[in-house]
Parts: sequence; C-alpha cells; structure tokens
Amino acid sequence: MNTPTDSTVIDAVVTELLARENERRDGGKLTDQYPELDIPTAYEAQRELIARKVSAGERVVGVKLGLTSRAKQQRMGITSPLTAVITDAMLVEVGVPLVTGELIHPRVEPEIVFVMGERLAGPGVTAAGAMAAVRSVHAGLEVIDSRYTDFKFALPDVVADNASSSRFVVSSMGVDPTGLDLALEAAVLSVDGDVVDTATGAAVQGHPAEALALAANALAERGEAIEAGMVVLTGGLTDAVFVNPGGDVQVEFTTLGSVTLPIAPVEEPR
Ligand code: OOG
Ligand code: MG
Repeated sequence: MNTPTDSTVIDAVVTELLARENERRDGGKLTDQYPELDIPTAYEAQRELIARKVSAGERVVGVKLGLTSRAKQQRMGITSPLTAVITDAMLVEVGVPLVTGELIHPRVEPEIVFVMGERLAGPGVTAAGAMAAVRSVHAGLEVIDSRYTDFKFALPDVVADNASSSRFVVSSMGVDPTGLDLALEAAVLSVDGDVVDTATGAAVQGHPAEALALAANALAERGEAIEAGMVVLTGGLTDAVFVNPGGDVQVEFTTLGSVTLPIAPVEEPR
C-alpha cells in the first residue's frame, strides 16, 4: 500500500512524464522536484505509467533492460541496470521509417533481442536457465527518447520514465538459440552507411543471457515474470547515436543477421 504522500508523488510524476511525451517536450529531473522519488517509488510510478498506456489501448508485449553495458552506464553516469516495459505502440515494423517529428530527441542503439518460448520467473534464475526459456534470438534497434532534458537523470527518474522507451524494431528472422555463443556475437553499428561503433554480446553483462536472468530475478522482487511469447530487449551494446532525417541506422551481427531503421525525411512546410 502506498502512503498518501507516495500516491500523490506517483500521480504527479506519471502525469508530467506522459504530458512531456504527448507534447514532445523535455524537462528537468523529477527527483529535484520530488526528493521522495526513490527507486521503489519510481518502479511504482513506472507501473502506473504503463497502466495508463494500457487504459489508453496499448498492449504490453515485453520487457527491456537498460544500462546493462559499460558503454551505456558510462554515458549515462549510472552503474546500475534497470528494467522497463515495452508495448505494441512502440513496435516499428521492419522497413517502416522512423518519424523523428513525433519524438523529442530520439537516439538509436543496437540490441540483442530474445523472444521467449517459455515463462521465466525468478528468483534464482541463472543465465543457463534463462537461455533455455528463449525461443529465438533477433537483431534489434531501440529508439530511446528520454523525457528529460539532454538525457540527464538519476536512476529513479529514468525508472519512472520507463527507461526512455520510445520505439523498437526487431529482425523478422529469428535464430535458434542452441549452439549460439552470444558473448562472441559481434555487432557493427552504421549510420548513413558509415560504421560508427562495434561491440560483442559480452558487452551486455558478460552475456545477454545474464541480462535476461537479471530481468527475471528483478521482476520477481516486484511479483512479476517474463511470459512466454514476450519480447526482451537486453540493453544497448554501444552508446546510442543521433539520427539524420532521410538517413538510416543499421546493425549487422555475425549470425543474427541485420536490421535497418530508415529515418523519414523532414517534411517541407507547405
Ligand atoms: C536509458 C535507457 C537505457 C539501454 O538499452 O541501456 C537503455 C537511457 O539511456 O536513456 O534502453
Ligand atoms: Mg535500450
């Protein structure tokens, strides 16, 4: 049960974050305004934010991890991973251009994506146990769009903001997890045809399955599980990149194939 103070803070935080998203504007850290916004309260705010999206017609399709790689942790100045929720409204079909005008200040990052074959519930989930529950592994790109100015936030801010979630695209062809060594899976990130960064799967918690296990165990502490059929974004392998209207972002993997996100040209005013 929330104390009255908590529920007032949660309501104010969620209302502000959704207003920023809908009005395409960023703003200051909410932990400055609400010092009571600690990590448990922030996860309750995240749950309320998703509940409001579901009431508005969105459907939960999976979970994501944030800040699982050193590249991401260093850029954001936060060393602790977090979990968030993804919905069908965030899914961009392969080949469909990203319309940056719908967003605040989008950035794109390459991710290894799991589709679950079985339900995965903590506590005590190991990387091997997590991997055994995976049906297929995919190449992915996540578009993040923090509702905070310049992506400047403390951990509770970004937890409440559903880990900057905005859009994602996943390769349609999945790879069977059996026999893959995802720690050694290489990723090459290109913007407008130029290679801008590279990483291997080991960048994510030593192995993306460790990230999946971490998510299952963290969700269990809040009474939640990863359901069969859900999509899991395991976290940016590299720092996120800005995009150029009319260009594209591509990630190419050793065995997972590649996925490209075209960026829509800016519409000329008529
Ligand atoms: C937070 C979201 C992080 C990832 O993959 O690490 C994230 C942010 O960087 O704004 O999605
Ligand atoms: Mg991400």
